[in-house]
Amino acid sequence: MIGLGLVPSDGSVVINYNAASLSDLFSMNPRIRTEIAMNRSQPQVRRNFLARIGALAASASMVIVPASLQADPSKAPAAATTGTIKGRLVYAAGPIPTPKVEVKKDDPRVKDAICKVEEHVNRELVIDPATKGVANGFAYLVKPTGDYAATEKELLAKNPQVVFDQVHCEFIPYAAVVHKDQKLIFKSSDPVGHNIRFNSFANGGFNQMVPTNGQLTIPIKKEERRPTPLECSIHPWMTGYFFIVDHPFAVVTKPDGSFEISGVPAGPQQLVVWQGKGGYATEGGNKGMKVEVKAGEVSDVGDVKITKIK
Ligand SMILES: [Cu+2]
Repeated sequence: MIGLGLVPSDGSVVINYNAASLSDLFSMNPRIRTEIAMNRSQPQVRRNFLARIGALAASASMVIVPASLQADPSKAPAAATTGTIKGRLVYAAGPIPTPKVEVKKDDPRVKDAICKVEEHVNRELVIDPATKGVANGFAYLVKPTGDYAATEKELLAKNPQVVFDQVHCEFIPYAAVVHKDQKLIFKSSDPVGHNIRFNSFANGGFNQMVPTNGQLTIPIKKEERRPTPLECSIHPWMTGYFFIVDHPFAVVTKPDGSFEISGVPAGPQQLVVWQGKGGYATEGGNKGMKVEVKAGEVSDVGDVKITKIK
């Protein structure tokens, strides 16, 4: 339909357009109307414009003015400015290890009855045998670029708090992302005492009992540079992770290892994929790997591999 024509000496560009009529042409693109209105306010361009308008009617050609004379782009209709980053955390450090059974059902070594109503398998490295995907890793951006204030506001409005429960003596979920402006709550659905213990870099140490069927709120001072390991000192198999961030671009990998971070401002971003036993799976350590995010598109980084276990 549209083809680039000659470039005349005044710097304007002629576009050949096979429209049924001039009114059809104008009705199709509001921006062209804006440009024509601008042409009318510029005497020299106006003469050029008028000289061509007859030809336009006859041959359906269109005059596009140089960029310097065009309307303010910020007044143009809103377009997508964000994209998505996706990929998969995959185990590639040899044969899949058999997960250790920490507590057997009705295990005589365990005192609290609620803790042995079912078997507990070590959850520090959970690999899906079918896909080799690794669950409970963290995929996140480091110092994201661009304006994401609206995305952040939406996240906080939708999810003002993140809750870990303790059920049958396990942390549920095992791993979670917490925005520093969200509330981090630990509750217990068990009729036995648990305690929450962690040592973080930016938010200090914490060691406090959660009352039976009760809850406590963790005070958050600021974001962390990496996920914080979590444990209950009463039940040594109870472990988990939380990661306090100051932006909305961090997720936990799913059981098949997949992750997706959406609403990311277009432009260069730094992605880290990290897991408790595998460490940094992406190149670049804590600075991450560069991903070029394009507006309205999905940047698939493919399989991110754990090649070594601590
Ligand atoms: Cu416990």
